[in-house]
Amino acid sequence: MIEKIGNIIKEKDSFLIVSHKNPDGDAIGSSLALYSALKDMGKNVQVVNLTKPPEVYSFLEDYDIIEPIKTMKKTDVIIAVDTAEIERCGIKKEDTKDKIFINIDHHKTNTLFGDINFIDGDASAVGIMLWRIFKQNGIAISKKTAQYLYVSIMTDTGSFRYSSTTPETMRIAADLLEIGVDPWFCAYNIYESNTLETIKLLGLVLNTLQVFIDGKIAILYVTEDMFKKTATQIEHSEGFVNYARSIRGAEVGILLREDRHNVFKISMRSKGKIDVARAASVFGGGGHKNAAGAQIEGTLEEVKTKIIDSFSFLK
Ligand SMILES: [Mn+2]
Repeated sequence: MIEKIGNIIKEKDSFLIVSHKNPDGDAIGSSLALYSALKDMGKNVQVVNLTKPPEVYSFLEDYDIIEPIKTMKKTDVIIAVDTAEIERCGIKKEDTKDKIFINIDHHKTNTLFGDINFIDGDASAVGIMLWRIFKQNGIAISKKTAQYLYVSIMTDTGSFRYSSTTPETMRIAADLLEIGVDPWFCAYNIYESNTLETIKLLGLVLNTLQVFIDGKIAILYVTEDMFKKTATQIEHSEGFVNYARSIRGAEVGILLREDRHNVFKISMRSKGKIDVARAASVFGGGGHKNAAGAQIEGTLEEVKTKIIDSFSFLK
């Protein structure tokens, strides 16, 4: 599989790289790593996304090359990274006609929508899988490519804390540092550069904390009004769910984010015992065992009740 993908990369000239909407560090890092490595090989490469990447990643040199998906150009190969379902990246099956469609992902729930599907549900980030593709096919990894891979791996492992962190994760991270990646520069820009507005938003959100089922479920919410009051956007609530999970005794932390009137994006984070991907699938969502999401319609109280009910097996 890895060799097959390597051969396509070597033989073809033009590539379109895409990832899931509302891209996270893995989606952005792996898209840009692929972009950077392919550019170094002299290929024509375009990176597109359904949504504008969060501003927090603008310190990455190629941040601005990520274009809206509607600007999609002609290409020989389409590569989707970190995308569990084709609908999440905005590519339609008919867009892939007469092209090679490669799907590289680490979601166990991946629907195998590509012509070629390289899926490893145990990889801690797509960056790990790209590293294997580059290394095993003799594709050069520049300092810039290494930084993008590092961002992908650091963000998806919760800075090397989650149980998805393996000896291989650490070895690859070490190799990336050998190439010249500055770990503090990456961590500083992503985790230590919050705006004052973001911290004010966090204050409002922490005030909403409630626990249920003997403290095993901790729920926070953020409303449109809170975003308005603090002059922030959806992307600024990224990571807030971790405060709910961090409570002693909490098995699952949940953030309800009001995206439109009576439409909530639900983020769930588990400490490990409970599979939140399964919990999210009840509501038509998905993700990983420890981090998953879904969209639920209803009033805040209705949505909260639905979620608590779905965890009644914990009682
Ligand atoms: Mn990922």
